Amino acid sequence: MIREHPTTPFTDQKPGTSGLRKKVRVFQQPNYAENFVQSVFDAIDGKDGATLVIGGDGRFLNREVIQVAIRMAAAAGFGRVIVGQGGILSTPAASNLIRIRGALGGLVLSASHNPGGPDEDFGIKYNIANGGPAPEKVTEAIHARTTTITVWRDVEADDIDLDRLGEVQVGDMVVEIVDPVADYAVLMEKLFDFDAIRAAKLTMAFDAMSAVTGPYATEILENRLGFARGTVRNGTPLPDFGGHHPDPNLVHAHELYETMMAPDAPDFGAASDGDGDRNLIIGRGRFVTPSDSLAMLAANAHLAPGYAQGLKGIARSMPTSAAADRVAAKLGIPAYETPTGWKFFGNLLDAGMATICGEESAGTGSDHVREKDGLWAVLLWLNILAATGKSVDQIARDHWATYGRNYYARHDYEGVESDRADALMAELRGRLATLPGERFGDLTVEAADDFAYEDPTDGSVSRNQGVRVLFAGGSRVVFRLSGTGTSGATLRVYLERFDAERIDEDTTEMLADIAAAADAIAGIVRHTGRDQPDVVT
Ligand code: VG1
Ligand code: CO
Repeated sequence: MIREHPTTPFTDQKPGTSGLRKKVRVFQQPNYAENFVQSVFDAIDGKDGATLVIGGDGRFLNREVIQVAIRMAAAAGFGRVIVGQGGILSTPAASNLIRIRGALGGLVLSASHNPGGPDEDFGIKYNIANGGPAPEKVTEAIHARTTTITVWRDVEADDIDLDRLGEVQVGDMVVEIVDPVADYAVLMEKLFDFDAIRAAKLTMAFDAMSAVTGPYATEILENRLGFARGTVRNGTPLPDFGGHHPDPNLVHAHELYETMMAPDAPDFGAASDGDGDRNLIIGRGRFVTPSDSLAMLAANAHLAPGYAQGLKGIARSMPTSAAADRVAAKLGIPAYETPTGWKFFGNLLDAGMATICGEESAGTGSDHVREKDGLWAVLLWLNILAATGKSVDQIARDHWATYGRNYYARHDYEGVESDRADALMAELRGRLATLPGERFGDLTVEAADDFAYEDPTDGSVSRNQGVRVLFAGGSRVVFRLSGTGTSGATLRVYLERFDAERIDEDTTEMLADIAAAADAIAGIVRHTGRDQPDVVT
């Protein structure tokens, strides 16, 4: 029996860079999660008898929203819902399940790298049949629906046991609880040479940050690849991530960093984020920036069985450094530059135009799924280390000797008042026309624009994707506002400088003049009242 629940729209349900993210307390308002899920269902066709995948990163509210979504999916006409046991599915594992089970789509419940717990963040993202985040035309339709919704529907049914594997009936729909790790681990075994990794006898530390990758990393790294017990740290997903911020960067994963910089460091260190799609890579004594990691993985991917035929193309988000473009040029394959957010890679991957994609925000992935994939990047690195017998540091140095080095850093100013952040961006946009030719210290602006992207597969255009200021000689600074935060605004300032010869310099020093130019151009201190970024990655 389908029940109809009258409701009224919320005015703040516009999906951002990666789904709808809000404070848990916002999601706990009556009808809030229900309105959004119903808006998703109303915006998509083909639900009758179709399969839907549901899972999340285990954060606070995960199980409750899954139970609600199951009852609503039954009312919407789905024939089958596949849920990860315990409500757990990493974002890449959800993407894989959608693909291999021929699902219409999936609900991924996560706020990714944002903290969790009753006072922190929750999120809902819809992925389409290719396994990837819904493209803008779908998220726009969902958002439009949230503004007009008058009713949400569910079936009358008890909560199901999310921990018991197997099938149960909810209304006319089957709910199948599956092992969240099994299919994903099989996929990884197909792509990488597990025998070679085992034989290399590398040592490793992996920080799962009390988030979703714990069970995946334990199964794959410890059980299947034979890394020592204890290789996976913080391996149990907790609803509040143990009070930590599950963002794998040098600030939030500093314990791993310290381990890797110690004299007795293991060969390889890595971490992932809340929902398992990001990766942090640190070799013994050598941190690899995500932009460099993308380039190094692309340059060496052919060493892994899944990529032995070579790459069709490399795609990166605009703020990501151009290091990967140099690899593409050398390989004689196309390089694509897309707006921030994985949803823009989906069409390129579907069309077979790109094989490997990456973002400066610690996201790397390939055409094996349609999401970025933290453990995939870890395994590709391990496969490359095993195949070459080199250390991370050697691979990095060899890479820079061949291609030159793109010194890179991102400065984040968090919790800025939205009005002030908007004023900064508006003023900056107003200056674009007159910036070319202006000098800042030794830097001369060559070009400045507001990045727009025309998707080469369907011609759709996305505007206002970040302000780029390009200096003569190949350095640049990019400014944009985050689309994943839940309070105030976060200004991201991306600094990059290329040097073909000097490959062993200090990043902060190499970027100092660009950082100064960034402030002179955008008035960061004046607008935000901050003289230091909160996070440098
Ligand atoms: C950030 C990153 C972006 C990433 C997005 C989702 O977005 O910059 O590269 O795709 O998070 O990643 P923003 O709009 O805050 O800059 V995740 O791991 O949070 O799904
Ligand atoms: Co994530």
